[in-house]
Amino acid sequence: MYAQMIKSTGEGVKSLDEMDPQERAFQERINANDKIEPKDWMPDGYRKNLIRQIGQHAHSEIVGQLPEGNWITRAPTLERKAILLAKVQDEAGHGLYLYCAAETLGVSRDQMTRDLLSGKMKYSSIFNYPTLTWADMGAVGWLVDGAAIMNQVPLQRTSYGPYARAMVRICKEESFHQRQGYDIMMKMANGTEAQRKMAQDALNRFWGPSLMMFGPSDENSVHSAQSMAWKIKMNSNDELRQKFVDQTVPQAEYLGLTVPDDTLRWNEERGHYDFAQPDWDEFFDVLKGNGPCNTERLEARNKAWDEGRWVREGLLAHAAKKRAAAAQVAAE
Ligand code: FAQ
Repeated sequence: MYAQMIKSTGEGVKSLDEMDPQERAFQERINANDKIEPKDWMPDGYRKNLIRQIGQHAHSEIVGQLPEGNWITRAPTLERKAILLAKVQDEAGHGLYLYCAAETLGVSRDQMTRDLLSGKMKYSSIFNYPTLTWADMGAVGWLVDGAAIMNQVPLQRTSYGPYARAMVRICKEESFHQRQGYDIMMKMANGTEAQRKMAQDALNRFWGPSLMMFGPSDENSVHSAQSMAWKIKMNSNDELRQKFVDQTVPQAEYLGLTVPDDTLRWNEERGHYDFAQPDWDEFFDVLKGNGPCNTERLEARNKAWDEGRWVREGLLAHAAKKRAAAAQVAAE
């Protein structure tokens, strides 16, 4: 499989001299940090790659509601329940902004949804892990939203205008999500012995999968080189993973929790933490559909789609009626 990959070393990315005049003018706009807008000319590969990345991101927001939605009815207080409910609703909103951004590239939301439901399009691997205890709501907010922000703040400067603008609002909300997760962890880590153990267990289970959110190592990343040349991605997978570890380890220490990595050390020379890579075999297995919750997640989305058919049909029939009435008034 890896033999077919274009490595992120730059192999497969055309230099300005190899481009035809249209491609070259496009690349020069990107290099000058111009925003590309929907009606502008763009290479086919740029359009396809953006649809893939934005679509996968949108699907992640939607499927990402499931592990947390699981705890809304069991939140320990009314306040926690209201906060979690608002967070899960925010994720639906993020999905909508992103589907709209992808639609400006000429793909329909229906098509993207069909591709999610059939398993053709991916969503983030992290959402194929179960949320077993209330502390997992803390770990998801702290680590998963924390990793999402690390990845998404630079995407506010991405070259495609509608994507960059969607990311501005999303990042504001993700910051609140991360803080609420850390707040749950603080309560648990400073609570009873049973609560502290629960918090440590959540960190143990979510640490590796959170590191995987940034994608495979740079040398195994298929899209990084071209995506970075087009500023669809602003940093490499390994760069962002390192930034996440550097930011998160002191936060774990403040909680009095232990990051589940015996090799974790501050490296004075590099000015970064050295850390163990996550289990990449497990990552690729989850991508193939073999994670603990892949089947359950797709079943849940398919069920929601099937059971929502009457609502969609009702809304479409209403819109058609209104259009027909307006056309009749215009004709009179
Ligand atoms: N999971 O060549 P690369 C969130 C795939 S939002 C699944 O390195 P790329 C909010 C990749 O698609 C989380 N698949 O790929 C929230 C490609 O396969 P393909 C989502 C993955 O695109 C919080 C192949 O591996 N965020 O969490 C993953 O350059 C809480 C080769 O990889 C975004 O989508 C993965 N982790 O880099 C919601 C951000 N990693 O398509 C609810 C935007 C890689 O060729 C609750 N996306 N793959 O078949 C990105 O920045 C990039 O797409 C990466 C991957 C960094 C995810």
